[in-house]
Amino acid sequence: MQDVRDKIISETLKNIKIDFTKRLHDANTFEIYQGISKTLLGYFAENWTKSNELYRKNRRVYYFSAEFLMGRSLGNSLVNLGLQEDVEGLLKDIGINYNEVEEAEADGGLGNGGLGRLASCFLDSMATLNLPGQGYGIRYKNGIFKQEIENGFQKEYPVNWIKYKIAWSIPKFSEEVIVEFTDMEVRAIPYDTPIIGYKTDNINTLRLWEAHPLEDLNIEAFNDQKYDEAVKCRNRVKDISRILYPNDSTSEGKKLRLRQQYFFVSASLQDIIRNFKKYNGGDFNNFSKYIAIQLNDTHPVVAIPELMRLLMDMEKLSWEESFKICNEVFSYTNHTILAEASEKWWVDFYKELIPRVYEIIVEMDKKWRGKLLELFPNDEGRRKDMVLIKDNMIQMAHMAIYTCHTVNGVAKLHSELLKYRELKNWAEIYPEKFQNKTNGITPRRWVAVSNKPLTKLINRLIGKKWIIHSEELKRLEEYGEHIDVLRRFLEIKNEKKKELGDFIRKTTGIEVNTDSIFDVQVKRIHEYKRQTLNILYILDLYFRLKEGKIREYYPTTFIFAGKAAPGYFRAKGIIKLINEVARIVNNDKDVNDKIKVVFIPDFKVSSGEKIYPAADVSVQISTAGKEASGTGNMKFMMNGAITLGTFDGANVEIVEEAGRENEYIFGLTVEEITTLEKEGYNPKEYYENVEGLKRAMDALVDGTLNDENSGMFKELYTSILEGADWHKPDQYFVLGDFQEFRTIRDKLNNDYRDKIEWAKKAWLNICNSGKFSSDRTIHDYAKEIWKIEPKRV
Ligand code: GL2
Repeated sequence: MQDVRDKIISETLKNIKIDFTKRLHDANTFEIYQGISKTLLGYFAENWTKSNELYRKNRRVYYFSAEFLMGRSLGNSLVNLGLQEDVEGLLKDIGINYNEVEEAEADGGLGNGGLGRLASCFLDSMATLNLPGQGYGIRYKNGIFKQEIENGFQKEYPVNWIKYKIAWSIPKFSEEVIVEFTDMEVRAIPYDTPIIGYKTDNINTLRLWEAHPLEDLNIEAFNDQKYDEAVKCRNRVKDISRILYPNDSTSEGKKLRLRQQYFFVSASLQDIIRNFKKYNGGDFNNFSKYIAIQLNDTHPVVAIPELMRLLMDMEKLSWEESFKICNEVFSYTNHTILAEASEKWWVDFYKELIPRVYEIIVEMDKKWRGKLLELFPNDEGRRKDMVLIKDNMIQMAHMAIYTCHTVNGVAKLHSELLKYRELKNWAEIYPEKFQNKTNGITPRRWVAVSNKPLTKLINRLIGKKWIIHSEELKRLEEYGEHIDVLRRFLEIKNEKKKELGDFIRKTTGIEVNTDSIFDVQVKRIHEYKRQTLNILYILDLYFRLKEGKIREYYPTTFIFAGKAAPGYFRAKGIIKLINEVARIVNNDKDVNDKIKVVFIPDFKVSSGEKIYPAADVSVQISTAGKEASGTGNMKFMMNGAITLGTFDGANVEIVEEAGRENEYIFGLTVEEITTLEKEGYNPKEYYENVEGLKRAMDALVDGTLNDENSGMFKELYTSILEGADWHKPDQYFVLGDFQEFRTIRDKLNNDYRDKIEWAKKAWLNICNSGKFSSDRTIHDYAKEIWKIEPKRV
């Protein structure tokens, strides 16, 4: 090992000299980070090359995704390479604090939330399981915006992550391809990021495309002195990979978004075909023997007609041959049943920008209509429901289900709702297409990297195997009654709370009591996730504490974090509301030794790494049926937090695994909501009759809370009691669930007093979290959808 250590040091010093013309004592933490990262790249370059060579000879999968929320690379890579302790030690020897170096790296934030982070966890698991697989996406210059909280309001700032993060993203100029639109030709330049598996020599790849103009300046325009015009043209092309659409669970029907989608799938397919011809003989009868493509939601579904086009127009295959290949190659994951997220494209955009692709979709639609007429000659309603182009809109999900060999949901409940409710008509025709693949998270980043003391404890008890064989965690049950183990677990929680406490002080200025319950709701801000329900409880609690109605309340810190889409007024209102309640509560001497409310700004992967390990309570309270899966719930669970949640998404399976007695489950079920919707749901009834509810709601409009004349609180209040934007009042049943929420929260608070009993439950959550490793998810995708086998270099 001494050899490796010496080499790492000398290489790093050399890299710092080459890139920054500096010696170590002059270099700042960012420069040191760059130097080490480059050293590591050299360390595994040979294995990366070998992996590429091996994979391209074998059957492989390509994961097409418009989002990859990678977070930081250095720490994760070191842990996976098994070098973390060495590097930390040798930096210490030369007087450098490893943590500071790690913190110098910017997050790769090329995603909005769960869907993008899932894609990144999947890449980690594919590499760890030695599966021939590669990600394809867009190298957005600006990823998800930086959120600052100013006077309680969300403000958005652009983040140019590329400016900082060069080491892990390597351009391959010689492998560029051209993507054509009617009005522009675009050079797609690939950048590769190594995906390092845990304790394996395999290195997988994430390939992201950047858009560049064909020629660097439009010479003609330039010569005509139309300099502005020339620059404008260039910029229009570069716009394609300039920015990530900051919408979560909603479709964004903008022309630029269509360009982005088509740009990256066309480039990726051209790349795949080129390699297929070069390394696999090029006989298209064999194409689907080598290639599987997973479509992560509908964003990349335009890949279907694009592959049809490439096969027919470029490779001269027939329609039937091409369609057969598409069917064999593509599979599609659905990530939501929210109506506003179902992607539909106005045909005129397609006609204007990619007319040949449009022509192919029209033909596909025509053929499918013919088939539908055969199947349901007397059921026009049903036929209409299932067409690919309806009212001049292309239905992306329909195109995917029609073509792909497999359609999967992301948690049991979600997959069932798809099969038996949302896509019932489709499942009746193609029952064999529908599958479930419950989401997962990588235990490397979400425990081994982010919670080192817990990792150490687990390693000491059961060895290290659990990091890749998460089912091993079950063996921890044996220690479920060991008082020393439980005490150590509580100590670790407390260490992590202290660290988070410091982070909270640094980012918000708020001092929190690290002996209090850390009660955490972190995720995108959305009505269906019901941060509102949580904050209404806190308001009600505040009033009750002030009145002296609750004698004993275990001190609690209510922690929130999450971004609102910039155009989502009501979600931004919710952020203001949380911050306003925080202001009142935290400044009130009567209660602030009991409760505090904190909104941590700019939630992202790296802050998640600090938050999940410190949580006692994981708040997962979406309206039943609305959260397809959730993955934050799994990160909390694996770190020993107890779920306070509804029967929704993967919560259902968390309860199945850990036992209902070890979680706090409440609220309306999917069936109850369906019944209420049928029979008529009247939130006003609850508002008038449920104890505490009216007072908490009224605080939004009676002057108790101040939204600085933004109208946000009144709007929120009205949307719940009267309805707004053609939506029924309280469409997410916040008031309907309030009473049960209040009861179970009060009980939870009381239960926490017995810390050992609490620790037992939390421990059982860790023991039973094995199912939620993305290794399990990816293993099942590989076996049941992609049919690929591990290959080791
Ligand atoms: C989401 C779902 O909302 C979320 O419940 C799920 O866990 C993830 C990953 O499958 O996908 N769908 C979606 O559009 N976004 C999600 O996070 N943005």
